[in-house]
Amino acid sequence: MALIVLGLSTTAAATENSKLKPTSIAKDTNHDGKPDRFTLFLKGRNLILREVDTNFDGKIDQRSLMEWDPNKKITVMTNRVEQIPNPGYSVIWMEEDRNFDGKIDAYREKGKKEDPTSSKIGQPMNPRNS
Ligand SMILES: [Ca+2]
Ligand SMILES: [Ca+2]
Repeated sequence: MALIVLGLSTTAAATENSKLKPTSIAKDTNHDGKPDRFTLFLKGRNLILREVDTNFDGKIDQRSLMEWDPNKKITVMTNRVEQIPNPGYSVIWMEEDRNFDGKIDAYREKGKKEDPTSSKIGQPMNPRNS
């Protein structure tokens, strides 16, 4: 996980590095000069770990493991319910710190509802920083 702190200080650096098949990308989505969305490529682009600082306080509060699904479909309502192809990432698991106290308070796995009894609940969101 040391890759997360590699300190891509500007989005320009991230863009530069992307030419070199990066194993991680940091993105500054609100343009305040600090990266707040990190993507770690675990198996090329097929499996990624996405970490997001959703409230821009410098701490990660949403982490998800996602895999590329070329057969992903979305359901659309026209005259009838239809499924249209929409390749994209599917979440394998996601943990979230929704009240920003540094602890995980929501966890769910692919194909399941949120599990409030998961052993992940209450664990530190950023164990490497504490
Ligand atoms: Ca945060
Ligand atoms: Ca929390």
